[in-house]
Parts: sequence; C-alpha cells; structure tokens
Amino acid sequence: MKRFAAYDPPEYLSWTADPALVRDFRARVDADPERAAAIRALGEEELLAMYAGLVRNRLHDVALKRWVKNGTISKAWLGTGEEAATIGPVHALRRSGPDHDVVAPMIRNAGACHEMGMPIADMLRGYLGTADSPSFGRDGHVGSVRHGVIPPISHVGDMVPVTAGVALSFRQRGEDRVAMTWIGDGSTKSAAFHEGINFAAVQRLPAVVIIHDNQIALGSRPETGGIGPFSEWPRMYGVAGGSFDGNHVLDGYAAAKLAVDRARAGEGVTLLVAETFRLGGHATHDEREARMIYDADTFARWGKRDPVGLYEAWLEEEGIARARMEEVEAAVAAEVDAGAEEALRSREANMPVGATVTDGVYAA
Ligand SMILES: Cc1ncc(C[n+]2csc(CCOP(=O)(O)OP(=O)(O)O)c2C)c(N)n1
Repeated sequence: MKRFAAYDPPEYLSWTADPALVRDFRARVDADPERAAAIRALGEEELLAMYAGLVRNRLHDVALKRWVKNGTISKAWLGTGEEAATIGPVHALRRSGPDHDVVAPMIRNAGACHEMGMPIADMLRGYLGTADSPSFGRDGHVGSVRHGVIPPISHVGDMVPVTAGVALSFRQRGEDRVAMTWIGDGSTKSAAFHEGINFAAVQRLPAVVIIHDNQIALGSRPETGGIGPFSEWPRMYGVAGGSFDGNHVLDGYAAAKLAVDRARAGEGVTLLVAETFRLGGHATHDEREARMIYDADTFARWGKRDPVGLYEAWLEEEGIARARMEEVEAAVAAEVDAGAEEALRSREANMPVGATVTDGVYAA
C-alpha cells in the first residue's frame, strides 16, 4: 500500500519484501493442518476483505497521526505494526445479523470496531469529542452495542470479566454467540484479568481472550517473572489455547476461527497469545521514548515483518492481481478520507453543550 513519509515509521518507508520472510509467511499458513484448512477454505473475497481491514486500520491511524501533527488533537493511541493481531481474529467472528458475536476491544484494537461495522467517522468523532460521537463526547474510548462492540473503559484488564459476563449471558439465554476480547501483555498483571479468565475457564464460557503481546506496556518491558511465559498460561488456567504470529493476519484468523468453533461447540474459552511488536510509542506523544527502550535492530527486524506488506506479497503469489489490491486500497482510502471530513464537520457544528454535562451520567 501507499507509504506516508510524514506518518509511517521509517522502517515502512523503505520496506520491500524480504524473500525469506515471504517464505516464512507461506510456511506458517501451511504449518498446522487445522489452521491451514481454515485458511484454505477462504475465498478471494474473504481474503481481500481481510486486506481491506488491515489497510483501513492503518489508514485510520494515519488519519489520526495527521491530526496530531496539524494540531487537531493532542495525541492518539495507535496500533502500527500490530494490526493483524486484531484484524485476523475479528474476521473469525459472525459480524452481522441478529445473532452477531460481540467484541470488547481496547483503544488500540480500533480495527475490531471498523470490522464490526462501526463507521470510520464515528471512530474519529470519538477522538474529537463531538456530541454525535458514540460516547456523546464523554469519552475517547468508544464502542457501539448495536454493532456488537462493547465500549472499553480506560482501566486496563476490566474488559476480560466484562467479556466473561457477556459470554455467560449468551449461554444463559441459549444464544449461539461468542464474545472476544484483547488485552495487552502488561495488563495481564491486573487482578481483573485473572478473575475474568478464571471465571470463563471454570464456567467453560463461549469466549476468546487474546493476549496482545506487543512486548511493551507504556514505558516498560513487561516481565512475566515467576508466572512463566504466556505460552504456559492456557495450561495454567486449564483452557485451550496457543499462540499465533501477530504479524500474520491469516494465522490470527485461523487460530481464532478454531477457538470460535470450539466456543460454539460448548467447549469453552480459548486463551490465545499474539506475538507482535508495536512500531511506535504508547501513544503519539512518546514515540521517541519507545525507540530508547528497544534498540534499532529490534525495530528493523519487526519492521521487515510489516503485516500489510507481507500479506500483499502472499496474496500476489496466490494469484491475486496487484490491481485488485489497489482497487481495495483506493476504496478504503476514500472511506477514511470521507470519514475524517465528516467527523471534522461534526466538530464545527456539533460539540457537546455544557448544560448537558450530567445527561446520561449514572445516578445524576
Ligand atoms: C488499571 C489501570 N492501571 C494503569 C493504567 C494506565 N495504563 C494505561 S495503558 C497502560 C499500559 C498497558 O500496556 P499493555 O497492557 O501492554 O497494552 P499496550 O498499551 O502495550 O497495548 C497503563 C499502565 C490504566 N489505564 N488502568
């Protein structure tokens, strides 16, 4: 896809497909027979829908970065380099219809909101705090229950018990639906995470919990210490699980598809670990600090594994014409540009009015 000199990490500006990594990507598709079967069942439209999801996620972040640079907003929480860990799994869900599944993303999983059908304009209105944003300008964390997106709260970890509760309600009502959430590697240290995953495990709830292991939490490298590596956590909780390549949209899709199928079959929660790396700061304000925590070689190594570029290379090898991908990219770019313009119009005409400050506040 098009690169943006002012906004992309430097690793992407000069990105070209490394043949060894393209081979690794292909090998990963076929490495596990169950995952391979799930991937090989996808048709061209589904493969391209996932490509559109990656591009949409990336361009949404580019739009936000543009707004930070031109002073429209003060900062943004981006997922540059981590998009596949969100887009692959969300595509394994039932994303429309009366019995659609539910996601509980964190702010960095904006791609999950897009793919569940939330308009880009609404996502961007969330950042602008407009009265017509999904939170009515109350919170930058946005969701849309109508689209199956539970709005996150800022407190990390808390969406795991919420997800378990949603999954419990599905089971109690006899609904064939699954709840999925993501949690950062750092946030797994919260009591809420343990409580939520333990409850989901004991109750064998129809849920998928994804540890988004981007190897950083604010300005720290998380340490698992005495608890042991994430790969051991599913066994520790007595649930199904495993890891997937968080820069490989198809591996993420397949791992999640098998987990969703298990959940629908009554086999309970799955704990997945997405191994990835964020090519930026915690938010746009500390990108320089992030590059002081990990050395340039680490950034260069992960930069070569750009989830968008590697997927494009694989699609091309699969016989999907570059022109088809360019069409998809152009359509998504137009959607994001239109969404940004729409959101800016809301900012001109529809900011919250002071007198409404207590509206919608519990017990106001
Ligand atoms: C309960 C709680 N403690 C602290 C914070 C402040 N905080 C926000 S994000 C964050 C780090 C999260 O790191 P991680 O879970 O690894 O996710 P990432 O940001 O890397 O995606 C912290 C400590 C918070 N929001 N909630």
